[in-house]
Formats: sequence, C-alpha cells, structure tokens
Amino acid sequence: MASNDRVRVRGVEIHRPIIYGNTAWVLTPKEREALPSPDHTHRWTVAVRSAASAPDSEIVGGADDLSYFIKRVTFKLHDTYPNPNRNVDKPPFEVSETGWGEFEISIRITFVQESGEKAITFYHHLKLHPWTASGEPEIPPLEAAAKMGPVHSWQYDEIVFHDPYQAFLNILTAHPPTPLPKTKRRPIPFHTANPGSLEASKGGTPEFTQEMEKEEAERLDTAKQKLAQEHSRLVDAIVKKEKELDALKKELDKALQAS
Ligand code: SLL
Repeated sequence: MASNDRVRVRGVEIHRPIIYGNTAWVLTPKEREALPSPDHTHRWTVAVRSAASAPDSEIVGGADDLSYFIKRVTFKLHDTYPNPNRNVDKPPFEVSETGWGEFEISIRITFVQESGEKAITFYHHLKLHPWTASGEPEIPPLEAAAKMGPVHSWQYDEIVFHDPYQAFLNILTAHPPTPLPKTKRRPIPFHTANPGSLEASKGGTPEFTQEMEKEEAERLDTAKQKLAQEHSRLVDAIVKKEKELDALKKELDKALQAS
C-alpha cells in the first residue's frame, strides 16, 4: 500500500446502496416428504445484495457484485438451526434454508481490509407468511399462501463511509453502483412503512426504484409536518391549562383570605 493510501480523505462522504431481506416459498407436499424434517413448510433465502436488479432477473436486487467492498457477511440464524452462525465470504452473500417459523436474523457485514472500517450489524425479521391488508387473517392456510406466490421482504439502505482512506476511496470510485430505474417497470417491494403499496407489490419479482426513494422522502416530510402540528396543538393546550390553573389558584387565595 502506498503511504498516502493510509491517509483519510477528510470531508468526503461516499455511500453504496444495498438491500437486505428475504424471499420465501411454500414447499410442495412432495418437497416436504423429501426433507429430513418434514415439519418444515417453507424454503427461504436471506441475502445482502446491491439495490439494483439485473434486467429480467428473477431475484430482487443483485445486479452488482459487492465483494469489492464487502469481505464477509455473517447471518446469525435461530438456535434451532445447526451451526446458526453462517459466514459467507464470497458472493452471492446469502443463505438458503428450509424451516417452519419466522425469527430475527442478525446480519453482520465485514468490509474489505483496505477500508479500515468496523463491521456493522443490523437485523432482519425473516418473513415467511404473505403480507396481508389489515383485517384479513394474519396467517393464511398453506395452500392459499402457495397460490399467492413467493413472499418478499426487503429493505433498502445505504452504507455511508465518512473520511474514507484514499485506497478504499479508489476502490469505491472504480465500482460505481448500477443506478436504480427511475420509475416502476415491475411490482415494487412491499414495506410496512408504506401499507398502501400492497397492491403495487403483487404479480412478480419486485424491484426498487428511484421513485420509491422520492415517495419515502415525501412520506417522511408529511409525517414531520403532522408531528409539528400535533406538537403546537399540545403546547397550546398546555398554555390554556396553565392559565386555568392560575385563575383557580387566585380564586382559592381569595376564598382563603375571606374565610
Ligand atoms: C417461532 N420464535 O416460534 C419462532 C422460532 C424457529 C424457526 C422460529 C426450524 C429449524 C430446524 C425453524 O424453522 N426454526 O428445524 O432446523 O415461530
């Protein structure tokens, strides 16, 4: 490594978009019979991928190979699984399993040595059962779920590097991420932060878009405005109550003096 490679480039912030989450499929009765544990009802894949999808791909995201900046992804599964700590040292950064239950998966990303970055850890709730509009039963019967197709649960995020080492910055800039499509050309991934997207998420392999990012920013803006309104409403109510309290105190003083 050249000596200036170990110098941090101050003031630079560079990010890489990723998605993490899972896709789950209901096992057919035949597939279940073939398993060592026939109580398993689903097959699933949990993964960390690039946000952009390859054209006409059946998988969510994954257009870019992320191994230029990711050295290892460790998926920590539920303790009911053998060797629950699964280290994946090369792409695709994913684990496929079968099972019967949903649980929290811890995902730890270790970056390439040149980065000098600490590993990051976050969580994904493994989703096996279809998303439902509120009011419908939580978990539909398996046969019904099978007809609805695979379940997708994916989160978009950006890994931000502050003041990167020169060597790492060179690596990053040599690998620009594939941009997301501007607008929707496929179903969009459903997310609980946007419950209205249930219909738009149906009918095939979903894909993230730039439009979704914009809409998310707008939802955050609207929520912020609503909070500010609610805050000032409550402040007004407090001021009013304090005035009432003052008036009552004065009345009480008068009554005490008169007695
Ligand atoms: C639940 N809290 O009760 C969760 C636990 C565990 C999931 C889910 C099978 C593992 C195996 C499996 O699906 N475990 O048999 O290897 O819903």
